[in-house]
Amino acid sequence: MFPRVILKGTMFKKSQQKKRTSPCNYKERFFVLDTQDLKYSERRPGKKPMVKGCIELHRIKCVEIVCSDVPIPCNYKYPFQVFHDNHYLYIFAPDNDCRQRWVRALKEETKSNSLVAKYHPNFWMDGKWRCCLQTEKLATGCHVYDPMRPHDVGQRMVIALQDYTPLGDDDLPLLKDQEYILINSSHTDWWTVQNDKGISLFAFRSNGEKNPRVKHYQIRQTETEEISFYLAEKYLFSTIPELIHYHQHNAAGLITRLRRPVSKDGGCSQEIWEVDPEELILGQELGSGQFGLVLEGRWKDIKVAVKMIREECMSDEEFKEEAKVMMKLSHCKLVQLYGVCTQRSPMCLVFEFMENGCLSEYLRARKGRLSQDMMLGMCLDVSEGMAYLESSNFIHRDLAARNCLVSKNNEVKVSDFGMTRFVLDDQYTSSQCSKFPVKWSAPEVIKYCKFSSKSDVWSFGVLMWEVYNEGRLPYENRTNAEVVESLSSGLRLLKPRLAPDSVHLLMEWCWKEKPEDRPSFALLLHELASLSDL
Ligand code: 4IP
Ligand code: ZN
Repeated sequence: MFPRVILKGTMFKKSQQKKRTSPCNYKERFFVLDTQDLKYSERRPGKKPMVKGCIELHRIKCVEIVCSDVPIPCNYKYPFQVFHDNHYLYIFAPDNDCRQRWVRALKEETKSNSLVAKYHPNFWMDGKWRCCLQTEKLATGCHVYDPMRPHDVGQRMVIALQDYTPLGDDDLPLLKDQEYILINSSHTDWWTVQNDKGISLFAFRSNGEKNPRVKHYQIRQTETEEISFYLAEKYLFSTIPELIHYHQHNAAGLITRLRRPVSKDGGCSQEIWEVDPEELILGQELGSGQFGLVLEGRWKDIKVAVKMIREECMSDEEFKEEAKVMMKLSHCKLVQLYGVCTQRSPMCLVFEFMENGCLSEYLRARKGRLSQDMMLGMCLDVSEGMAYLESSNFIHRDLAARNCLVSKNNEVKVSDFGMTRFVLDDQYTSSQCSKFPVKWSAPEVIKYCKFSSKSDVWSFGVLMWEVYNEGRLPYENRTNAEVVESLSSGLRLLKPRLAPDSVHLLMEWCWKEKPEDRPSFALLLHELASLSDL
């Protein structure tokens, strides 16, 4: 009897690290689930796929989504786990629907196996379970496993790691080990979650009141035989998602319909991205940038960097609009914009503070002392941040080592993305002028000002070159005009002495004449990650 195919598709997997010495890496694999096995293979252009692994379904003891807050180093961000034999296979799906399909199908096929009673909702990582901090990989799970649990409402559940007492009206109190529905996780510092009982509404105006306010509603259940849920008025629904869906379209007794989740990552209220000048304490000068002075500061008890914007330097009305977009960009490899203070003059921008300053200075200061791992790690960090910008369809336009910053833990983060659009000094903005970063720019940018993620990729190649030359300036002794000329005759920067061939090949790939011949950041990230596993 032939097995019947149930699902197939491309996803990423993390190596199962069956032996203590196994490397940790993420590989793109083509998965096939049939009525007997879960198989994954490597696709090779022009050749037959090569099977890399096969798990017989009867060996599977648990299949469940993974709830986690850690950044995921591959391009697919929706993890689930397959526990079989004594191994955990982590698979990353491209979106939530796809993940739900796989989890549901796998649960269905394994429901009569001998399953675990409890499982670990979070990852095993760095020698411990992130959910319960146990240090034995095969330790019993910390959460009840329900093989039938319908996760198919498109919801993602998260579990509180500790109690939390709200600081403000729009914070939700959390209880350790309690489950919450994840509503928005696009921000690395704060998430919007919902408990199973309540909904908090933030309304700008209601019944003629001018001031915005928060109102809490309880989701109640009817006491009839067939349980239904309702909010303020008795509009009954058989599930909570149906109730939410209905009230997204109808106020029906609430002060407003549910428009969008309230979160500090802004978008819905000026107050949310506007920094109150009273809360901002300015300190010593850190340096000066394109827009004016940069100062150290404190905001709500966190150390921040404050960019004071000189009026004649920035088109600030346009910037204010864009700041809302930029605040939503949030990734551990991007320097976070916390907010904008428009109520003081000059206007200032409040950013995450980065202890170790800009990457180009950092490299120069450590000349001769940088290991291969460190240099590759820096390129990997930047490619991660850029892969995120690329996936958000956001173009940096001025990627270079001087526009990356280094954190206290020596992580490199991308900064100043998109900012050149607001520079008023035309010495910066026209490719003919002295301050334009010609040496980092792709040919199509120099010729036609055609920016794209692929022109960012070109700049990234130059940034890798800077890293492997320990902060040297590219084309040191040449003028912009000479650089343009040598590029058009096909010449490129030379291989840095410290760069291995594999890294130099990536640089050259970034410097292909035609943008479409260059790799995407997703691909670069993948390539760099596989070099770092060697
Ligand atoms: C391999 O790393 C691959 O990631 C394997 O995945 C993985 O096997 C191996 O883990 C890991 O050592 P290299 O490619 O660098 O050799 P794949 O088989 O998909 O290529 P798993 O078991 O995860 O399939 P260990 O733990 O088997 O060594
Ligand atoms: Zn656990």
